[in-house]
Amino acid sequence: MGTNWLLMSIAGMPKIFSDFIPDNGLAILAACLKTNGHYVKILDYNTADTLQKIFDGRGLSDIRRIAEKVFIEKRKPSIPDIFKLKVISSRIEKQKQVVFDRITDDICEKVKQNSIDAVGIKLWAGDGFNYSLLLARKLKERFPDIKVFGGGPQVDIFQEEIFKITDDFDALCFGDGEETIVLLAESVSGKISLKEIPNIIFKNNGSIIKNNKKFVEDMENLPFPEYSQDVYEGIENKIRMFVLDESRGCNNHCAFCIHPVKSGKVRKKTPERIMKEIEYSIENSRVNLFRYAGSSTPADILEGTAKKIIEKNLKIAYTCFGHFEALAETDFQLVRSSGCMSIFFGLESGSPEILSRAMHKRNCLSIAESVIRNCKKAGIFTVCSVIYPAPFENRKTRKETMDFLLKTRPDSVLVQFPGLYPQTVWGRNPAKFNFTLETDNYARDVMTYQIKQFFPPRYWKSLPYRINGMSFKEYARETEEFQKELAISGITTFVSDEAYLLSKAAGFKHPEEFVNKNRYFLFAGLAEEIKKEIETINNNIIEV
Ligand code: B12
Repeated sequence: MGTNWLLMSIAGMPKIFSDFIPDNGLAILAACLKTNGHYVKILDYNTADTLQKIFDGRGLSDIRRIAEKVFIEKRKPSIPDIFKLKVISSRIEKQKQVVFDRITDDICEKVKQNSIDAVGIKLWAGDGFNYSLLLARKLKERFPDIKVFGGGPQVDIFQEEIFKITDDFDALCFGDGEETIVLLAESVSGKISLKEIPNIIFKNNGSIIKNNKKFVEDMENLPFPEYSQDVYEGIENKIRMFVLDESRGCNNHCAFCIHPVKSGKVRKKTPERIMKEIEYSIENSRVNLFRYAGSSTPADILEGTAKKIIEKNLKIAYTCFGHFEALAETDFQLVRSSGCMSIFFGLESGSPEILSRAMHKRNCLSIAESVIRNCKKAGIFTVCSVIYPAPFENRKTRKETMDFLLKTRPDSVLVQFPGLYPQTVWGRNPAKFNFTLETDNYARDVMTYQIKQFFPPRYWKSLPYRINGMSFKEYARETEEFQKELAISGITTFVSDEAYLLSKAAGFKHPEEFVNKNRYFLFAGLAEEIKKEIETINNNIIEV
């Protein structure tokens, strides 16, 4: 007999518009459970409703005025504004707890009514993580007989460290979850023991046990993700855009990135299989917007699928990640004609020294330059990410990066300060990369770190590490200055690939306007406006 599951996700208070895209990770897990005879519902709380409940009548006129000033009029908040924001944000924090408690009650009610055997929680960074730990505790207190499992990005990054701050999960799943979740279901019905299940960490008599890692090798035969309304509750309120899991893994070993550990070497679906998934999504869910999930979509997949989309004359629009070397010979005109609207490239730096010494990145800047040129020429909105200030950064390397960006002029440049995660090359050798840890429990501090959503990074609690001797406040300011300089030179610094696609689907001429408008709605808690925007996108036929 099949077991009865709830899969749930809450990434915290909604922060960016793309939080409202359906979660393909949970949808594929649900499909695996279902095809193996189990029962499952997905509860996705990353919705405009959650936003609405959190802002419910909380003295909104002030925050609305400040949001208008910052995102619409593009003026700086004054000192009194900052004080007001502090008061408002602490009120919202309190209301957030009330809403999260209500969500817990809602889940407990569903567990009771549907005789649930197991709850799987997707764990994200930030306020969603802290809440998910509380939810697991509540579930264990109220239903000692059900099993509670965790998985997702936060487990990929922090792994067994999570068990140092919670005892409430029966197991945590890292890496690919498809085979694991089916075996977990078998363990729930007592057929096998946790010892026999790959990709999990569990506690046994107080010690933490980590089983072997196993990647899904045959992506081709994975079931289609389950987005039907009877499984994915409230899917009709999400953005009609699917994340398409076309490839996993990456053959590059960039020093800052978790992928070499998390997703291993490249595995991919064939263009034929990707096409079937696209056509199935169009027919069954009326979806024609997609984002490839792979961290570095291989050229043969990008071009091969593009040819088939054109042959079949499918009217879809999509975006993806790209790697400069891998796409050096790509026919971007073909890719654009198939509906590819935007590609996100990890440039990271325009300095050869930083690329090799700090990033262990094989980017050859002349190739990056020609790819950016060709991609833009084909009419693809070209996004580059930059990590600034990088380890070993100096005035010369800063200038090299700025000069490279001003010369190549990507359509958007997203600049971030370096994130230091355990398991990455940086995380394993921080001192070698000029990071100085300022805590004796680095993993715990970063794992539970909370951003201050209403403030720019320099107002956030300091992250517990220095870079090149700089404190958090100093490097956050450097990042901000770098962004400002790009903006003054006319380069946008806040439009991601999927935001671009959504802006077009919403009928905007200028993506910046779309992003700023939605930042304003999210900041001021204008959930009704967000709902209208989602509706517009869901009813629009995008011009490809
Ligand atoms: C596509 C994408 C999205 C999509 C879709 C969600 C998704 N699937 O993750 C959208 C646009 C919605 C999204 C949003 C966000 N994302 Co995102 N996203 C990605 C991206 C590019 C690919 C993810 C993907 O599709 N992977 C393939 C699927 C199949 O894997 P998966 O979803 O992780 O699920 C598998 C396993 O994790 C596991 N699993 C997952 N949950 C569970 C639960 C249980 C019980 C078990 C057993 C197993 C299990 O099984 C699944 C099947 O193998 C990654 C970067 C990358 N290349 O990995 C970032 C990434 C996952 N996102 C990230 C972030 C931060 C966000 C946001 C929080 C952004 C924000 N608001 O600031 C939001 C919030 C999410 C939300 N739902 O609201 C971070 C996560 C960091 C962290 N520790 O939390 C990542 C790693 C990017 C990064 N380096 O910063 N994202």
